[in-house]
Amino acid sequence: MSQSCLFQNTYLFANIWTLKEAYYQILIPKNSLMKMTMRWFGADDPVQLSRIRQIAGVTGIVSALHDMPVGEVWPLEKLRTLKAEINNEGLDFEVVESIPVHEDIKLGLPTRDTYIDNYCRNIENLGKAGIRTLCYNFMPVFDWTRTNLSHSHADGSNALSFSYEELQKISDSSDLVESLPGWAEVYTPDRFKYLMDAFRHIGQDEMWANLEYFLKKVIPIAEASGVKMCIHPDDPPWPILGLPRIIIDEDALLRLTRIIDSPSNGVTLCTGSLGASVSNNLPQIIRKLGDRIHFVHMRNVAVTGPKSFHEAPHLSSMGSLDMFAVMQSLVRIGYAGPLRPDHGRMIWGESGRPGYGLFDRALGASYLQGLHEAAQKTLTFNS
Ligand code: DNO
Repeated sequence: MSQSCLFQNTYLFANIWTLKEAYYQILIPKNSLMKMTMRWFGADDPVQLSRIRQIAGVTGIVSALHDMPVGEVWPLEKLRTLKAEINNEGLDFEVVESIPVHEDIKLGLPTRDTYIDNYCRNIENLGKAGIRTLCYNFMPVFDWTRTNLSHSHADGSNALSFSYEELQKISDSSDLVESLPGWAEVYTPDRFKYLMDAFRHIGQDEMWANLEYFLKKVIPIAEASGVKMCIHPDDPPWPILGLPRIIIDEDALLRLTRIIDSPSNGVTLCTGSLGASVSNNLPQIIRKLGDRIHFVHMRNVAVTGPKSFHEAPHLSSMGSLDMFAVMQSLVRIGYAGPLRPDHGRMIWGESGRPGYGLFDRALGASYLQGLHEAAQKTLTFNS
């Protein structure tokens, strides 16, 4: 090869390399844009903010006014106080998870309008307090549901699990209510019975119609308030105990985003919820939802049979989900919002709120940041 030819080739290569770098600089968001967050349940949470801030890379908090009755307007002052408490620890209040949707809205009762008005006031208050992301769900009666809160793993740790068979054995579903903490509402036996009967007479179509009615009222307010709403998928993603569940797969998530084509009408990508159903292809769902993903819950799940699973450590090798493929897809779409490790196991003798101890979630946050760095650094034109 002549000297000039060698020079030309080197020159060409250098330019291609520079172009590629420029492509990364312009199109791929910087590491710092994805916000690593942790859920914190407020003053009653055994996990203190001062501990959370010591987890390397965690800069944001996901929280809520957990003592407010479902359906009421959250006082702006209380929201500001919570934010100040979080800021005083050097952390940002990134996401409100959740403002629960009153069951009357999900049932489409005449009383829903009052509750929707209250919901709108809450969204406005979030905007005033400078909190830009609101996670919510539209699951009837139950929020996330498990049949065992301390499923033993061989290594002596324990985690949450769900068994379809176990669920069938529960003849009185009020047992579930008593044994499962962590939901927004504590039902009296009468209220619980009323709700179970009412929802059993409602089909999927009616649930969709009621969700649409709700969204058409709240999304314009969210837009005006600078708040992005992001629905959490139903967990687990199939109907339970004769109750309709609609936010269960790719079609449902896309259908939701089409109800109102607004950036304020988005999705919480929860890998553990969607991933419990093996037909859900997470990288594909991420690609299709694109910039309508406003919040990410990342946890692994080990599917143990049809409609059965136990929660696993975050690592891909320990569950059914390819967590790296999920992270690669998020990086590829340029996801730049808040992300949190989700339920952890109880390890090292820790006890506390099921799924929400400090230790395993901290390990999860570190692992996820490793995946994120690797996904960014290995992103290629063809990947
Ligand atoms: C479970 C959580 C859910 C979630 C709500 C969002 O640990 O992911 O309870 O907070 O469904 O509205």
